[in-house]
Amino acid sequence: MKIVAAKKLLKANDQLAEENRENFTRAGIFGVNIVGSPGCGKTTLLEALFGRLKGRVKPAVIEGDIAGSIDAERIDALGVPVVQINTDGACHLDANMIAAAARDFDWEAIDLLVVENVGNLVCTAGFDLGEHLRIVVLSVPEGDDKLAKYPAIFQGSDALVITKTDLLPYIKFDVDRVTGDMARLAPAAEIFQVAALQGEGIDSLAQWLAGKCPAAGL
Ligand SMILES: Nc1nc2c(ncn2[C@@H]2O[C@H](COP(=O)(O)OP(=O)(O)O)[C@@H](O)[C@H]2O)c(=O)[nH]1
Ligand SMILES: [Mg+2]
Repeated sequence: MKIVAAKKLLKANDQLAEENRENFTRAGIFGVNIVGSPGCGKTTLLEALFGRLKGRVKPAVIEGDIAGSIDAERIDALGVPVVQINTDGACHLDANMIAAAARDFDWEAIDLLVVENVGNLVCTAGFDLGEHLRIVVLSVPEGDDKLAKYPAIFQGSDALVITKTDLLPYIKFDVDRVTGDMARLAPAAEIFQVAALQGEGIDSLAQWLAGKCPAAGL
């Protein structure tokens, strides 16, 4: 019987992730990994962001879901190249899946590769995909205690996007608690507040992202 330690598998993932990052960098592609709970508003955020970034970057998307192609269809409707990965039960994407899915794109035609990870605040934290930036999304209805309960995913992220701020009048959610917790867990991370359906707060997030993405030329 063969027993493989989880630590060893993670090390293999890290090596592959590093290769992905080097390949993307060499090709002038900026990689972003979007993580957050199911339904926190990741796809809606991408729809709003791509609207604002139109003409400034050439995006492509890898969608990670347990099943189906609902999100990929939403991205396809925007005219953005997209590949859907179905994990068949796995609660996160890994670097190997990204390497395989990314082969489907014309690398000459893209400069921003966004991965929408499987909705999960736990499993996604341990898997580097080879991205340059990780953005964690937290929606107002999830509650303001999530950073205290799931610190790892927030700790390793470069930005926190608080979504569905239009619901703040109806839900007990202390924005100061969340920003305070994030400042302790990831002092260098940027914090944005958006209501993506209404398009509020998207401009500053789009501006920040475009500034990070070398090909956007800002
Ligand atoms: N009120 C409100 N609802 C939102 C907002 N963003 C997304 N939603 C809704 O939240 C639900 C889940 O959104 P979706 O983008 O599919 O979440 P995902 O599973 O994280 O990709 C949908 O019903 C969206 O319409 C927002 O800014 N405000
Ligand atoms: Mg989605």
